[in-house]
Amino acid sequence: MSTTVDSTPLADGYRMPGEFEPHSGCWMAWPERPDNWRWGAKPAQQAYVAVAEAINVDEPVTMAVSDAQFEHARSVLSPSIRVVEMSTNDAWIRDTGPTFVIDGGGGRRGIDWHFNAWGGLEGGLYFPWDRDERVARKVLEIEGADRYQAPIVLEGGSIHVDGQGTALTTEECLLNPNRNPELSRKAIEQTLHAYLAVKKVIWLDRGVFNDETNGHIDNLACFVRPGVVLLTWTDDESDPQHQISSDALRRLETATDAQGRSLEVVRIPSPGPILITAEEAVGVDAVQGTMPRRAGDRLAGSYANFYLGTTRIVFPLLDERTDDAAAEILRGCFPDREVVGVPAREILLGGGNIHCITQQVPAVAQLART
Ligand code: KQY
Repeated sequence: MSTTVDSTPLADGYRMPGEFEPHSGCWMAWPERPDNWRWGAKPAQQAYVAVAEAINVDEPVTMAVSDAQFEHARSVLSPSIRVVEMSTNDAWIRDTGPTFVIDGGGGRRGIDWHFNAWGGLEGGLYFPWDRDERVARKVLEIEGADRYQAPIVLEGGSIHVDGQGTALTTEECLLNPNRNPELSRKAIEQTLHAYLAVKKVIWLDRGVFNDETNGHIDNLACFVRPGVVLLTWTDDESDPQHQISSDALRRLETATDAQGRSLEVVRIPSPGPILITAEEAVGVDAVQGTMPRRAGDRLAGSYANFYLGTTRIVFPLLDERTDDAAAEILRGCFPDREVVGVPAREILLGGGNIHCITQQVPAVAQLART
């Protein structure tokens, strides 16, 4: 059972932990809609299976699946992966699922943000989004975790935290008038303070070039650990990503975190540029009001969009020319974790990547027995 709590995580002594802190599980949601995923989502489903199996090695995975796809998903996923029936509009549980918060006494609750499909009727990616709006609440029911209903529109992919008081985000997304037009930067910072228990927000300008989420941070940069940030990078000055990443680097190098530390920035190469092929575009059902998939359009590929598991990093294989270099950098960042690549072009074709399709459930503090 999950009760809605009428206060805030900060007031109750809860905080959002960093993703590098231990997890007790991971949620995903099954891709299905043919106006986002080519060929009825069959290739994407194979990619989701590969991600789920790679994570399930050390963290129990739960897959949320519609009734129509339940038998199929159950038959292609390992028996140790829990499959639950849940209605969704699409398959991005980073953004539709709850953001879990923990306290120091073994408590775990979840934040249910409002969701408007990345911009509502002002550039959002589909309508309606009512099923996605209910996903966080349903996950919390199944997890038996109490729920905070946050007062703002926010997607989990638009924030990263270091678990020690610092949040990282982009102005392009959180200050976008298609999310919370009535709220100032200050008011958004106050909400992040109250819900994530962060004291400092580091604002980057824009996310990855052509990112259809209005610049989610999870495609551009993330915390490796407190004080260390991984940033998508390209040396190619003719690539629009260069200016975006250079500006982010400058902001990160001049920032201090909530503990007063300067940040070390590790650069990871951008794959590509990766473009949609004609063969890929033709497999997506064109539907008015949803994101078009056109041959030649650039995809927002990024190696920063990985799953930071308790003992493994599951990262997207996107470009043979850069995959090995990306793996090497991730090994350097996470020497105690196994770095595992999963072919992820099919996920990228849907508009995001491995971080966007996963939602970790943090482990709770183990209390010493007296
Ligand atoms: O980046 C994410 N967190 C989600 C990507 C959503 C793309 C929808 N087509």
